Amino acid sequence: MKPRTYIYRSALAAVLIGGRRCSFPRRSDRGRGRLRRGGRSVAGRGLDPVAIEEILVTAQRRSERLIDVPATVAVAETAGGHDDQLAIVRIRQNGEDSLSLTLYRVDDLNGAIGGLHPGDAGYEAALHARAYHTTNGDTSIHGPGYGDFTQVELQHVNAGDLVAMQLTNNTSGDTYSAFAQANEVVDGQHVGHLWSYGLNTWGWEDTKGGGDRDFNDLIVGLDFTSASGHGWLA
Ligand SMILES: [Ca+2]
Ligand SMILES: [Ca+2]
Repeated sequence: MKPRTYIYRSALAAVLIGGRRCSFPRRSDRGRGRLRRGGRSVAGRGLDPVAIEEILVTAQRRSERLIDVPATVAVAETAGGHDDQLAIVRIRQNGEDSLSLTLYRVDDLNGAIGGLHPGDAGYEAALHARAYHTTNGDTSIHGPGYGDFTQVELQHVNAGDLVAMQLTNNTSGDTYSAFAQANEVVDGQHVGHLWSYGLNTWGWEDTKGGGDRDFNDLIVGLDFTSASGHGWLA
């Protein structure tokens, strides 16, 4: 079988491979940038072995509580530090429910908006007032459906913006925050629905109570630079 052609964004590619239960590269493989999948070595075209290792370490921590995972918020590191940029959102869905995603600007890494915190009364309304609009004018991005991919662009992203996310499961009618404290409580603990794979790539768990905890029901990659200039990389 011909090796898959990986998406040039190494982080997302590694995550997609990780979602298929790849093992991480052994140290001896690092220099060649190879991954092992299904017992065979796969050429990781364009993959950065160091980045892969970072993602692997993260994946190996999956059994740990989600609250230990940092970076529920993306920092918009735009090309040249320019304001009013387009950010590319790449989404791969691996959950069967109808899903949609809202991306919005927060004031700090805890998700505050004007003094309101995730889970507070009024936060939901504040979140929608801060939602980024896609180039189609939407503030909600529909998941592409099970197994499929979609890509959209967010407008008016400024350098240093702190970007957070909220997932809506349209099938069940539930909404999940990137910030666990706003989510449902099971056994006295708020349920984390978002897993950070590093490098501006996240995976959602789309089911109440935490589901099967594979955190790949909606995989989201944010890219703040590739739409810059002529957009040749987008
Ligand atoms: Ca799941
Ligand atoms: Ca899944």
